[in-house]
Amino acid sequence: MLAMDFQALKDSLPPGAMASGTALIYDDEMRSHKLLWDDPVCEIEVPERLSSCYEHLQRYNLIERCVSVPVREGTEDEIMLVHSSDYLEVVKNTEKMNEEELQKTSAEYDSVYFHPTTYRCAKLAVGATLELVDAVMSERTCNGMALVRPPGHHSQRNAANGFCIFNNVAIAAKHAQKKYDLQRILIVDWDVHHGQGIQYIFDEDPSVLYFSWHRFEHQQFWPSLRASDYDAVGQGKGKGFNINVPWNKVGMGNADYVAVFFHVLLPLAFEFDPELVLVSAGYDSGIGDPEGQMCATPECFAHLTHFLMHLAKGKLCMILEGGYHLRSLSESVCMTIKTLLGDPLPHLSGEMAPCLSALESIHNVRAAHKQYWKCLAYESTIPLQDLSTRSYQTGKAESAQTGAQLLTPQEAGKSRNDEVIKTDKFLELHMKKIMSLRPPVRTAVVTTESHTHLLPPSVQSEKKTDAKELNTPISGFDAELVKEENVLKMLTVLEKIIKKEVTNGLAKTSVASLSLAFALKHCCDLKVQKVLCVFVGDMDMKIDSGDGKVLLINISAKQSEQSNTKYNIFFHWKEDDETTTFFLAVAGFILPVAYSYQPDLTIIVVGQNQSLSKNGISLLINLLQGLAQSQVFVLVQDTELNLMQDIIKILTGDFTPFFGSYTPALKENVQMIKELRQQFQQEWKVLQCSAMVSSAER
Ligand code: X5A
Ligand code: ZN
Repeated sequence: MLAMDFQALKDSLPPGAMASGTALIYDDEMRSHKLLWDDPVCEIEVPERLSSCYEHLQRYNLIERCVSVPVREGTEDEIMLVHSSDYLEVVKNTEKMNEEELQKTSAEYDSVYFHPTTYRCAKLAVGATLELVDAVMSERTCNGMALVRPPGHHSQRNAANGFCIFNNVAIAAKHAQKKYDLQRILIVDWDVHHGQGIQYIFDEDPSVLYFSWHRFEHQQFWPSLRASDYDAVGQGKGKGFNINVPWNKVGMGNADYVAVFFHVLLPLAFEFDPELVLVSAGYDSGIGDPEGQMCATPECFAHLTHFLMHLAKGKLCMILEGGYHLRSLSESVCMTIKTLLGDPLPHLSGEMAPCLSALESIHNVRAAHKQYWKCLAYESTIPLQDLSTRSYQTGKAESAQTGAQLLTPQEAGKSRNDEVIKTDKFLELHMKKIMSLRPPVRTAVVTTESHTHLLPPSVQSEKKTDAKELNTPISGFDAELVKEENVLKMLTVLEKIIKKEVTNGLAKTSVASLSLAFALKHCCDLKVQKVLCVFVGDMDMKIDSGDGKVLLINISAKQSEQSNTKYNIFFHWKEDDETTTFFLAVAGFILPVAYSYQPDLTIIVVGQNQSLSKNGISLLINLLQGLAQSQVFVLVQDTELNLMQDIIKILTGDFTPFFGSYTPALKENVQMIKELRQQFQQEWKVLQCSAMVSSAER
């Protein structure tokens, strides 16, 4: 299959149609910018960064699934949305310079090199970024990624910095504000360095919320700025719209990253309610990177991407920044694009417990932002005086550095090379482990005959089923009930999900609790190890989950008589029409518990008297698709049929819920989330968002 022709797509889309598809912007020409002399600082920013990404995308057959958008040069006017004309002149002049002059100009900036093609490439990087934003804003595609060089987030109004010439993402934000009259743009900078360039440009601007996490080590790590710490929250009108999460230790991994998303970025982002999300997508925060020294594995970026896809009606633009371990970079880019395309997410590996230093950072950011965000209003006020870190010096990074200092340059080069190869080998194995085949069918549904014509064409509708076709005989239940046609069909769909013939499924039921009992029994027979079950509404049956094979979360408006246990959590949610409030519960409690548990299958039951809004249910199902390799089975009580069409659209990936402006949560709901978090954070460790409690217990 050929890459879809962009112009044809542009012409064929009827006005008002829902945007779909993922844009990919890449051009070989951006490989021509390269270092011409010896410079140990800059030598890692190589042309192969781009070609390696592209080759991996080819290997996973991802190129032809994307909409290919051609690059163009950014214009001088576009560049001057952010940069001064003086600085533009400086960069322009490098085009005709000889090597000596180039070297001299480069030396005027921190960690930068110029090449005769640098100006051309930097203009292409800007243009590529703007084309991506235009494709998404005009709804020709839903989301997309621009693979560009040179990167942008360090560059400033009057200066190149840290391999960056023009600030691609900042220019894109200004462009989108101007061209589409946007009031709120979120920039997520997951590069391992602080994008101080972006921070400076929008420091006083409340219409751009800038989030960055970065290796900091108490200001020891480059660019070593005081302004990179958690207390730099923005200035003037922009106070509260700059979020810095400093990493004071190296070795941060998957659990630390998702914990920051759950407890810092996502709640603030939902309250902000952006119209567009731009990601400064640097992959030097991934495993094996020589700059970052962090441990996040490629699939972590799939999960981070997935979380962001539920903001701004899915309008999500990824723009490449750093990333210097070629394989780690490329695998992570592939994970990002697969997720943008809607593929099932791989299981997030590793122990799901954030480290003490990460918790301290999370606590401090929340404390620093408490006064600016309603969702943090009930937080503790005091920043932790660096409980874990300042008292004893930073760990792994320094010892690694000291170790390297004892080596000759040749030896140091060799040991660095050994590290690269080690990560290469690790990733080869790791990717084999986490990548599984995409099931041929995404969604299977069980309904009554009269409903089948309402189903979207992509959905597989479960026809007749013979009890004999089921893998295991049904025992221990009322034989008459099991013979009921719909129960059999339901179990067939469930079995297809477990066998990975379909990714997800839905069945309507007349007795939700009983159907769930059948389903769980069948999971047990089929040796599914861990089932996460989220039951929304009143349960009229007890589920035994004592052995940890099932984790049940029951969200209900009724008060419960039984007390909570680790595997049986009653979540009393008072009717509260606002989805943004329920979002606090999802990001702050349900997802952290679910990610801590790491289920193999998720069952969501929409039962009688469920107290969530349509958007609330949508959000829940959407975000739970990040777990259990996206294997989700939904049971819907037949009295709640009005929801079914929407749930099916969520399962097929054709719908992202839309949230209006934020209304503050009922205090009792926030209080309840806090109490439950206190109660369970020792068992489900991703719930932790402060180092205060745990440090005493450690
Ligand atoms: C884009 C990026 C890093 C510069 C490091 C300089 N820049 N020591 O990752
Ligand atoms: Zn970086």
